[in-house]
Amino acid sequence: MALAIAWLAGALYTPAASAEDGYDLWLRYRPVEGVRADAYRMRVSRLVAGDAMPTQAVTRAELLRGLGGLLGAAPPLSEAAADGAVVVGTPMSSPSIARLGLELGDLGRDGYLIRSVTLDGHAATVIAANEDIGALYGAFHFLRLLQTGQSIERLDVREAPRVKLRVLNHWDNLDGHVERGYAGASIWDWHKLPDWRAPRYADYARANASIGINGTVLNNVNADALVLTPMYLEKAAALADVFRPYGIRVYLSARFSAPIEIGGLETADPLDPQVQRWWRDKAEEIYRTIPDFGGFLVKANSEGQPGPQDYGRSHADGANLLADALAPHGGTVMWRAFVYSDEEPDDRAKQAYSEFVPLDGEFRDNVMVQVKNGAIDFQPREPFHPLFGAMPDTPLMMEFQITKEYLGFATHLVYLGPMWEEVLRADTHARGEGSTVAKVIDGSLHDHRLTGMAGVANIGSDRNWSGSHFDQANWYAYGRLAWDPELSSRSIAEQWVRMTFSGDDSFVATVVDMMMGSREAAVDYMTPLGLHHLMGSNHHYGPGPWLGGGPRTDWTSVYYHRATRAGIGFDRTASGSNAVAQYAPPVAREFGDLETVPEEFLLWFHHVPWDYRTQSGRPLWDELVHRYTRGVDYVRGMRETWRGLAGDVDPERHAQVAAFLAIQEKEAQRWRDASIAYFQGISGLPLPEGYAPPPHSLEYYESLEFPYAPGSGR
Ligand code: GCV
Repeated sequence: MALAIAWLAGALYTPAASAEDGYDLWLRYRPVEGVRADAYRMRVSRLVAGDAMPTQAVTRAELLRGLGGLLGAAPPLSEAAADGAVVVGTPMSSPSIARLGLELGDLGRDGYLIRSVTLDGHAATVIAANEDIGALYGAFHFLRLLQTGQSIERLDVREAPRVKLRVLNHWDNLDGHVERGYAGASIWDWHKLPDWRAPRYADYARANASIGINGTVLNNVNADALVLTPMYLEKAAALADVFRPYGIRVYLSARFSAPIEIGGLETADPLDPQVQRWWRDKAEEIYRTIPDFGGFLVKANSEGQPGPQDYGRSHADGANLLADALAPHGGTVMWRAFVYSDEEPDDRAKQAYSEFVPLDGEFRDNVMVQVKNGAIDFQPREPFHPLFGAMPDTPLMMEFQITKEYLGFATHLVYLGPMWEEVLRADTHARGEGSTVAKVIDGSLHDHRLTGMAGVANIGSDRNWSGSHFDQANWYAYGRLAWDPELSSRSIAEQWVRMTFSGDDSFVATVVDMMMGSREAAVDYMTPLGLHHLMGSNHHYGPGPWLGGGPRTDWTSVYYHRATRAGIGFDRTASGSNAVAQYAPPVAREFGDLETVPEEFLLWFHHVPWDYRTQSGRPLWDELVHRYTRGVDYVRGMRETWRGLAGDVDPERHAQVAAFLAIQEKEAQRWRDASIAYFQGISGLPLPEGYAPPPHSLEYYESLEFPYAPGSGR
């Protein structure tokens, strides 16, 4: 009987030999070879795992699939421990685990323990948790140990996430277009839902669960109220059904004016009793349809979206309206701090702080304010947002952008882990030294239990999910950092490379090094030394430092770089917009003083002359040219490196990465040349010796148009 089960499991879970098209992400489970494989087989001789509940069933299926792929055949299922048994479950679901009396108390709902134990006299491995979902996370961790070639001999792993809500934000419109999406159309086939549940939805959930993501906002923050109508709620419910076993809750972006648009009311004023009733009824309807609905994400009074300020009310009034409707059902409101009003502020970087800090403490307990990592908009480099640390009485969520709106779309190899790590490790000084952004986010700094991180998804209908093989690393890194904001981006990259490509140590070291420098290279060829917001208008593709005019200056490039014959940079010190004053005094002093400002933020905070002496000893103009050029050189280097790895990667993926790197080099070169041509026209300075002049005139670069660049807002 046991043999028959083993055979059946093996037959079912042996992966099909297929070309590597990236669909399997980091869950490829290709066979481990050599002595390592023998050692693993000794320790994984059978699997003791229940399937009475849906989460248990998917846990067991994943282990059979994963171990089957990694070890050549799935271990037989068994009821009892034996030498080499892997025993998975909770004290409730597994009598063996209950007998062990493990200390699971501090692991919470999502945590797990993986330990080598002696069970009924047998050497076994337990993956134990308080809840089934914790066991699923533990199973993925166990598989990851094998995927990354680690020993499973004497295991004692305890893990619990540091952040409670680890959420993807899809900027997917109901018509299938993804705002800032570079991986094809939306993966949600709204038209065929709820009846057709594409198999891809379960794979999406598996991938997310494997990195601990436990929530997904299905629709764009520029929301269509239709998503709250019964027809769409049925569709969202079908997705929620698919995701539920994987511990993923569905959330929706709510349009603030929905009571007018789909409710027939004349107002959406948050203090109007009819409006309040409408949202309460809507919440009840939603929870009848999706019992574990997560809550609402809201973009209000920003970029033309409706909001409470339309009625003279505050963001807190707006957030609390929805929070009160959701509270009886346990739902959460994620209220975005990415705001800019119709009136132009003196400095857009200051606006969120100015609007939100006075509201600290006024939000209901089930509201989180979701703050982008920087105060402008997902630029290649921004100092951390001054709101972090400045609202002690409000839980603040981090919003990272996984999709690379301002970082070269899908074709630029830019690993975002180092950028996120830089922000999370930044010290807000809100409660003295060591008050890092990570501690704001995980709630430890201000003692919040409701904590969260959001990542704007880079997932689409492309076969490889993210539009490029290397962009999968950004999805992966986001999930890992949401689980533990203090992980190192290098170690995350290392795991990812081993699982996604190959475990060969020298290959891994080469690729990880390449990835780790890739974000700095993008900063160099796009916006060095603290420059920002210089991309092409609307689509944000390619350079546009010359952009001026239009309806408001803070949508232009010239507003941000402020270059004149005399100098360049945005003065945000006391002599300028004084945005530095929004930071805690030690940070304000550091950023505000030319002697101490980190050079990477020089032109973010200061306006300096072109001959300002930089740390290298070069005058600013020369340093800019140097950095633009260095960025392009780095990309050229990545191409070389990748070419040298042709024998180590399957031909399909190797070829696509190589082709994309060629595109990146071309575009990086254009960024450099166009930027130099433009700024040279302003500075009037000659190029430093040894640096090639741009091959075209400024007029040429300005004349380039990209009318169908993907991902634009509509
Ligand atoms: C969803 C930027 C993007 C917009 C996006 C907005 C936001 O402005 O360009 O596409 O809208 O941020 O985060 O709300």
